[in-house]
Amino acid sequence: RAIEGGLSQAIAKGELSLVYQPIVGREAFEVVGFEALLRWNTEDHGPISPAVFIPIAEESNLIHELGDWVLAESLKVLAEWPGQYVSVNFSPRQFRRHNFVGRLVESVQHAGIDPRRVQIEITETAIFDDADRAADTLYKLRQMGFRIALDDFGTGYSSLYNIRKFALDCLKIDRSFIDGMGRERESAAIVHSIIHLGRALGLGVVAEGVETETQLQALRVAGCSHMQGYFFSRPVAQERAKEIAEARF
Ligand code: G
Ligand code: G
Ligand code: MN
Ligand code: NA
Repeated sequence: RAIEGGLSQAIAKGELSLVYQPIVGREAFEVVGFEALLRWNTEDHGPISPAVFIPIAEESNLIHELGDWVLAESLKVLAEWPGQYVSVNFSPRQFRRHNFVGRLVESVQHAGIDPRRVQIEITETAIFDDADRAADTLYKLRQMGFRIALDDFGTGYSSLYNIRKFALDCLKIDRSFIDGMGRERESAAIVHSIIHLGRALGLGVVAEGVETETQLQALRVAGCSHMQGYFFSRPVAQERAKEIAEARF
């Protein structure tokens, strides 16, 4: 298909880039990390969203080429930040790749990076269909010092039984719940439940897609530890991320 063909050449043609969105603490809005988000600007059709091309790449080993590029690029920018971590998205196929842990360790060692400054974002889908193997992978990653975030939390096939067995650092509340919080009792109830669950299990909780002051205040009152969203900053280019990291907001 056209997208697949274009993607396989995107790296060589320099069409890929990363943008970075700050993740801030609830008290002083200090920037604790940045999520790296992939962008593809094609010569022929302009920008194409990762929501479109990641699922296509995920159908083949192309996802590994993209993922390797994303990781290498993410590790490079860490040198410019005073101490923040970079949070990198991994799709299910990447997570299940042969020797996933070994490759990650090799990448950080090669880049001279402390694994504690690297957060692995995975979705529930990646870990819930082979829970035992996933638990083992997460345990090893944690042992090596990597941070682990469960992304889009609340939208997948979570089982609390499994959550208990997984070595995690934080839950990221899917932005659909933050969006619905002010309108529907159900969304607000789910947001509160996730925050309580996170606290009870000793995990950080990141609210995604925070766009308004009202949402921010409600999340603060509820005890959410971290936030991310357009209210604080859109995903920005590397140079701007450096300024934000240094100013610490
Ligand atoms: O940045 P944006 O909201 O357009 O991202 C759309 C989707 O693409 C999100 O689900 C996000 O997690 C995913 N995504 C963005 N960058 C990457 C990446 O580098 N790797 C993977 N696997 N997914 C990504
Ligand atoms: O699936 P994942 O959580 O990785 O997706 C992150 C996506 O959410 C990115 O594409 C990013 O551009 C988008 N995003 C980040 N903050 C906001 C926000 O405040 N509002 C909306 N609508 N999208 C956001
Ligand atoms: Mn994410
Ligand atoms: Na998410």
